[in-house]
Amino acid sequence: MFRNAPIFLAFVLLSSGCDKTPPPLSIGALPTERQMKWHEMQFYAFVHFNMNTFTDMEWGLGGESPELFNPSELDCRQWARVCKDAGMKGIILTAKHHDGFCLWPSAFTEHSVKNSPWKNGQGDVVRELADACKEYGLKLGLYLSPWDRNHPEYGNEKYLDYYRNQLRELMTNYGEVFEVWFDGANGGTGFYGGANENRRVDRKNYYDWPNTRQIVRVLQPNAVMFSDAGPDVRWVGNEQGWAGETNWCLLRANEFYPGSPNWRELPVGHEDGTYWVPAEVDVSIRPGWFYHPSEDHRVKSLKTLVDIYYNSIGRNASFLLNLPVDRRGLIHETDAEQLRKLNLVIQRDFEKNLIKGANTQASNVRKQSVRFNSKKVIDGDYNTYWTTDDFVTTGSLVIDFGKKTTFNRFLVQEYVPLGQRVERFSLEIYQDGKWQAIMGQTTIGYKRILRFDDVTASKVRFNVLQSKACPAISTIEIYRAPKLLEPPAILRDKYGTVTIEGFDTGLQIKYSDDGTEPTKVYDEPFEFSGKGHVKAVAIDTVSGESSEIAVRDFDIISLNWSVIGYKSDNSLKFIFDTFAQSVWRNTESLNTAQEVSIDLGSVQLLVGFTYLPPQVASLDGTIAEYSFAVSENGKDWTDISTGEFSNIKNNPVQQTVIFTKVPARYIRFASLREINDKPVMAIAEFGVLTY
Ligand code: FUL
Repeated sequence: MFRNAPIFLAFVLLSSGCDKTPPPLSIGALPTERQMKWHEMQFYAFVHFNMNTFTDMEWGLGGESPELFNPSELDCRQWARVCKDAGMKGIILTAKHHDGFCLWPSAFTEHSVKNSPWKNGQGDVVRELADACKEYGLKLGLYLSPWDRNHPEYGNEKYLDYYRNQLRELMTNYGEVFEVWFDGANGGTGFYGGANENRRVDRKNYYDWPNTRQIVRVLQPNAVMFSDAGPDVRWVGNEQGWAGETNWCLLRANEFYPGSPNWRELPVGHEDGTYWVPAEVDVSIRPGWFYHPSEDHRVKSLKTLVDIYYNSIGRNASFLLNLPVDRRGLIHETDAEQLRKLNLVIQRDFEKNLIKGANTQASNVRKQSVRFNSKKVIDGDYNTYWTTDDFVTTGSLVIDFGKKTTFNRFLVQEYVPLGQRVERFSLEIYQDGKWQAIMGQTTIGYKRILRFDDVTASKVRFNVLQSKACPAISTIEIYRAPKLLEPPAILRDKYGTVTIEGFDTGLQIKYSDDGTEPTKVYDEPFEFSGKGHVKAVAIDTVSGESSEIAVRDFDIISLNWSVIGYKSDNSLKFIFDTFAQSVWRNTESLNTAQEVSIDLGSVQLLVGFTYLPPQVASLDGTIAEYSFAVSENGKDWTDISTGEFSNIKNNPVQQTVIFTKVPARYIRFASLREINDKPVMAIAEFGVLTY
């Protein structure tokens, strides 16, 4: 057995083990062990399931009766199965959302599952999920909303004790927790034990975060804590599903707290940050975080989900995808199917690493050692890396395939336990006897994936152009991902003319305008001025492959509508011009009522309305609380609905309000409160839903 021992020993010596070349010194803030474990997870699920699921809300007010919580066939094992099959590594559950209802029988409140009809008050969703996660080899994470619109003492010291007691319960009774989610949305109007008032808190100091966090540190030393400020994982600053192309794991974390106003800095982080606080991209598979039956056909397209994957994991962040569990207590079939398809695409995109077997050569290897040579980027071991001599902060690594190779993905990882170093890098291919640039980028971090159109070359050169210290590159992978056909875009102008646009040339487009499968060949714009669905699909006639089917819901067109009561405001037309990017802002005197009245031209039977807030950089005028009234004659008005557009600041998607049918020719839409209490009202698009 030991006959070949000397040869084996020589091999080991050469290949690394006893190569005593010292590694470079680390630089700046470094990840902790628990953060490294978290980096490795990459893709995991959020589950928003709670009282809101049953009240069809995004933010419950806090006065909801526990009687309403009653899933008919709750099955956390189904959630775990769906997530596991999709390659996810854990699930984070909203144990308590802003409305204060607890999914576990907390000893500190009556506002929990114990007073619900579900399992006669004997159930515990957190327990069921913890068990299911264990069974399926997934990690468990918990979201405990700091804001509690139910609790009578919210805003004073007693609530803080309550919050901490709940945190202790969750951190003690459900086994190991990998992540604790501290939401930045807090303070505002609520039920508060019947007070029904507005309670603002000092977000920075009220929760005494240093001591509150300590509870998690002591009871769950391996758990990372999420918030705008970390301390372990930071919010990425948007709920649309993207991290900055430049993305530092570093943050001047002392400048932040949950709900701090400088969140626009979060997608990028700080190059000179003094703490390691990497970004997590949280995004929902549907427009809202909670389940709403009206969003059953608004599950994100495969193309969008794939883009989010590349814009999160591919940009040095993790991907936390929310699955709104429905009223049965199950992940809806459509969402599960979409997740399955996403996983298939990702598996296919990264199926064959073309770098395997290639030759690599680096411009500089630290002390010419074996331990840090260029082979380390292709050995499949994250813990080994290529690095250069100290003070050499640029360098190249040539990858020679030995034959012409076509590819369109480039994956690179820094060895971050030594700090995030690379500030700028580029990629070149050897073509026509010279090196030609295909991409230039900034940061790498834990993982960076570049996407580009197919290129064919026998050699690729990866250049570090600027780095804080000698680069430490752990992994390079190269792939050729199959083409993903994008569903076409369906657009309708205010005259009712529908145009369908494919994203690639040479594709055939088929459509339908009666809700059936799209089978009519599209060759020119057509008229569709009524209410209904238009569906469209792109087909590659050579391969026979089809895209997903795109669906757009339309209601009556706005051709005969007019805004009444305003003088000469040219931008009024933006309110219903069908362009999401154009915005009307009430620019008349600040004393003017923040409202708009519209004449629909004729009496319609209305069952709801839609409001799209500004989709542009300035969110000024976004409505947080609204009222809606109708009239048949323009004189006698009936109030139909008032309410809150919950979470519209973080997630500025189209809001839909449904009511019992009412005849109306005139409507009045008013802003009762702007997101930042500014005296301005803005509308990107407004629409009505007819019966
Ligand atoms: C936000 C919350 O207000 C939303 O309701 C949701 O929970 C999201 C993940 O975070 O801040």
